[in-house]
Amino acid sequence: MPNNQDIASKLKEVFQLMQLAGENRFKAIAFDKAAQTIDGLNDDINEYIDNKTLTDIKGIGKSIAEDIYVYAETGTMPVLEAFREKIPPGLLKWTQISGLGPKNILKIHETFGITETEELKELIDNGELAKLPGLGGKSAEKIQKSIEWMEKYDERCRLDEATKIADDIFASLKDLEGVQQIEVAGSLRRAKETIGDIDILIGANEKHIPDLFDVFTSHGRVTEVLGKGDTKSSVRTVEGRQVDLRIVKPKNFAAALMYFTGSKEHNVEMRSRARDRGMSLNEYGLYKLEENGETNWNAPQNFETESDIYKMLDLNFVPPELREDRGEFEIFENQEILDLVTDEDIRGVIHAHSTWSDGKFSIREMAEACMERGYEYLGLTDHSQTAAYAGGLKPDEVKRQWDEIDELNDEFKSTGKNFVIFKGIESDILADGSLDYKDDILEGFDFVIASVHQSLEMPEKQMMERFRNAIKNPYTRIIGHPTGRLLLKREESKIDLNELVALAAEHNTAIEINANPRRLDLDWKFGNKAKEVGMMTSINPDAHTIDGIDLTTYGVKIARKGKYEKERVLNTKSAEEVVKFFKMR
Ligand code: DGT
Ligand code: CA
Ligand code: CA
Ligand code: ZN
Repeated sequence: MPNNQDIASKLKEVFQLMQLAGENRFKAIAFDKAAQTIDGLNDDINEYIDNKTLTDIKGIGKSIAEDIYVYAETGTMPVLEAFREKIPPGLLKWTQISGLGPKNILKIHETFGITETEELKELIDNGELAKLPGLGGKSAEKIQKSIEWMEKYDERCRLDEATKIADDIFASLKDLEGVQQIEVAGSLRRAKETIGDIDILIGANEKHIPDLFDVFTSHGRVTEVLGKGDTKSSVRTVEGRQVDLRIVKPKNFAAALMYFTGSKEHNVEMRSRARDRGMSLNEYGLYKLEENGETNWNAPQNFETESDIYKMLDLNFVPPELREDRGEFEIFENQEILDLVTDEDIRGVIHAHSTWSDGKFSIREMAEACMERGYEYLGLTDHSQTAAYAGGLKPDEVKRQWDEIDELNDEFKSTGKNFVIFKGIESDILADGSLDYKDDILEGFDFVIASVHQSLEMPEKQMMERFRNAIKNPYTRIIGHPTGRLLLKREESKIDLNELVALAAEHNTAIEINANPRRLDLDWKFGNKAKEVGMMTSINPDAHTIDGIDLTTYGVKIARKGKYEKERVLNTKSAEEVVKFFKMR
């Protein structure tokens, strides 16, 4: 039975192939629309398929519904197969190159008969591509740059992208016959901000292995099977990601999970701790060492869980996010307890935009969405006046927005809702480090998030001076996305982040962890410094839509990885305590 994502990805591929084939634009777009609709559908599409009611879904017409029925019944979608015959698979990849639209892709293919990226690169290098109208000079340069980026970052993807794929495949495996234990391992379990490949581990008896691998390799997202062995199989998904599935004996599961969770650096230290205690730790288990230092495979130590292994090496359980050999051993061998922040600890949303600037929903809609999710407050922060491109607020607009917020807060109070909206602003930090309004406006806000949005490429010294000024400004309560990085897309500004963290702590200012998975900025690696100086953070979704609120969970993962305890996360606190922090200027 196909699932929603499977069908969505097939329709998306039809869309891309149709574009390449020069098919009617509106016909192609209908497939794209249907794909997006189904990908975002909250119900199982099979209910609609069984009842033959697909056309009840807005955005799915009769003919696409028919394609889906056929696919559900036969496992192939004729329209897709027809276009796959017409268009070589290499060209599909080129659709990711910016500066190269479907028309030009087709023209290049028809003129030069090439289908591979390597061939395209040669064509640019030897100046042949430039002979085609519209593909010379600047265009060729842009295409070349884009290919470079694609190749550089092709190997990794964002945490949210990997999570989506892994959740989907995990769900298709977890209830299968024979699966005794199953976990996602690798960098995804450690919540790294970018992921190379996705690792999944199953504990099952040998007789079930072939069937489990069959289900895995025929998953709807899989486009290519890279390998299928006795204990490991690897596939590539439609998104271009590699997924490794390993199946081990149930009794080896805990040791294998620890091993394949990594990191390599963490594992190295664990093995050395085992040796110091006369044992050998490997992906199968923990064994006694012989006199000569060899592993005695006949002397396995008994344990059930990862926790047991840590205990046998005189450590408290190390949460997977912390396994990077960046100070976790010192903490957990002293049996220190870290009350790391969890999703459940988050009590409110700070840093969100509304239609007043570049958000997609009204203040009321954002507030109600927060309430539905059980949050107690919303720190609304539209853009400030200099950010004209993002609809930044002029002083008179600020005042009108305050009136609207006052009215909403009065209404919430009189209807007995335990909810409050804080009047905030995401103020640009101007080039000299000053904020974007005069003091008479600034003092009217409950709080200010200060962020850099322009001139991101200053020399480090100048940039630090700019941040120093911003942090010293008494109205600044939170620094937003400090480095301005866009993961796998844009480098970070040059800043001495250790100094910034210390400075923020000194001035009682928080630095946010921007939870948008494109940013995840402040980086978790500065968590050690933040812990040392007692810096406060706030896990901020930077929501521009209602769905954007739910990105908070990625920020929580990164905060855990940065060793932030609940008490150093502003939005785990009650509204009253948050106000107290805002007033601590
Ligand atoms: P990635 O995929 O680049 O995002 O990062 P990981 O950490 O998921 O790396 P991956 O997929 O190559 O391997 C998964 C885990 O398996 C890794 O974190 C530690 C363990 N592992 C793999 N190869 C080695 C190795 O050669 N030595 C050790 N000690 N551990 C390894
Ligand atoms: Ca991996
Ligand atoms: Ca791997
Ligand atoms: Zn911003």
